[in-house]
Amino acid sequence: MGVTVHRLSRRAILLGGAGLVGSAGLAATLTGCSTTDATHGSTHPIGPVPSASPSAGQGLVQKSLVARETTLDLGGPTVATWAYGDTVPGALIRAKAGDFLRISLENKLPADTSIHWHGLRLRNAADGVPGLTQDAVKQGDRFVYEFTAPDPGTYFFHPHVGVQLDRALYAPLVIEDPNEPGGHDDEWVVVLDDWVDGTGRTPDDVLKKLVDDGGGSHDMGGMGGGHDMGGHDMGGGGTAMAPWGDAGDVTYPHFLVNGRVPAAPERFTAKPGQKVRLRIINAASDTIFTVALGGHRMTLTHTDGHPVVPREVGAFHIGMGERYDAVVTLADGVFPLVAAPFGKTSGGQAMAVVRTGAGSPPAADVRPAELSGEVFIGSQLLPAESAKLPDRVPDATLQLSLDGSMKPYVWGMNGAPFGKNDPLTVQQGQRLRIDVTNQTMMTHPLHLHGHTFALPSGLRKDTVLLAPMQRLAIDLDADNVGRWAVHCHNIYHAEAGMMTELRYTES
Ligand SMILES: [Cu+2]
Repeated sequence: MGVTVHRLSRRAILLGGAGLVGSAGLAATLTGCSTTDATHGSTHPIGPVPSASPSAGQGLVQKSLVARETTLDLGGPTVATWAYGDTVPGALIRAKAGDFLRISLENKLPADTSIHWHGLRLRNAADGVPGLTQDAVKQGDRFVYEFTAPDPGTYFFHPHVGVQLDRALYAPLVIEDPNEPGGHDDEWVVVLDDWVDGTGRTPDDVLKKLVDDGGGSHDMGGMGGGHDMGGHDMGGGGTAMAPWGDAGDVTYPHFLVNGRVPAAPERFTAKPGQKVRLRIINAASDTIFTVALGGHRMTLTHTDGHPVVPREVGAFHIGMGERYDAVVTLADGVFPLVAAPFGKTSGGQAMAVVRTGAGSPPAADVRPAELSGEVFIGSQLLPAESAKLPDRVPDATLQLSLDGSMKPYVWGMNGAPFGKNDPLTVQQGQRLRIDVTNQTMMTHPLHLHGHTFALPSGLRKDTVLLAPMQRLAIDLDADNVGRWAVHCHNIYHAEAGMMTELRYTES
């Protein structure tokens, strides 16, 4: 459970280096590291955010999306829902790092909407957060998102309005690294989801019931409870026990891989011995999954787009909004790729089938042995050299508490729900440390827009799971001026107030 392993030592460095703060602030321009990643050959630097308009020679990727009501077949269950076109997930968008994306959204939904490009360090005006970066796209209106995608990686996109993410309004976005040698025979995009829409309830119904009932069993006794953190450090140690506390708030009837239930699963085919890259995205709204490929070990190579020191695992956790890339060399036969919802006892599991040879398909409730072994926690990965945030003493440290309760169903940050809490403020060029404390007995995936942050280990992420009562310092370079959402990626928590703003100010 050791995601805060180096917290204390980093603090000591901060205190010891306090005299450097002033001068460090002057040398603020972010300089990227272009060190070659020995493992993956990536030489793509993490550099400044590019400007708003396409430049000469820049690749251009143009797509049109229509968000609308539709009926989808999930492989048995047929559901009325909202989607981008007629599929769930929506069609993959693929571009190269540095390309300019021009994506038009036509809103044919019976509601306002927007698109947020999850994980991308894009310009603020394209970030898709009504109230912070744009007005909501009204029914019948169109909005064109224009931005450069600076960094390679596995991303996805979804609305940033209400609980629309918990419908079919999501799709994968892959930004390829032109400098990456590849070396795998195939690449599969694996999108995980928890599904309720059109099964007698909509996500809006679910949220209303949570608010009306204030139900559940993981009440922490109110907002900003100020719990004593003594003895609650999650630091160091193994991964044998899952640390996530209570499961999510919502009971789902289905869990999906690429829009399919396990009874009629997504099928991937390859030849024995082939090496495949999996790009795994958790697009669920309220579910942490444990992922395993039966009969195989996987080598994790990237998280949230950033290369890591490769780590071989049998199974791993993935929180809402997180992405993991894994490489696997395939055996001969038929194998279940399972995503088991953490802590949820109904609705079964998500599963796809990998076929490289003869054999009968696995049962929908198959449980690969790997799920019973050690389950790796992704934030324990170590960063590849090319993905490290350069060492620097923070210019400022801000506190961020995650608080809330089930009764009443109100979630917040720094003691109040979004709209009533104060923004976090930063100045351009600063190295900012955010000292995050989860004051609740639930796990929350913390997501920051427009930036990536480094964990104390140096691991770069844009979404990180904070276990109950966990405290974690995250560092970022303030290199992307704007108003940025910071929120829990449990979409019900975010909508109930677990969000704040990171706002750039002029000195
Ligand atoms: Cu949350």
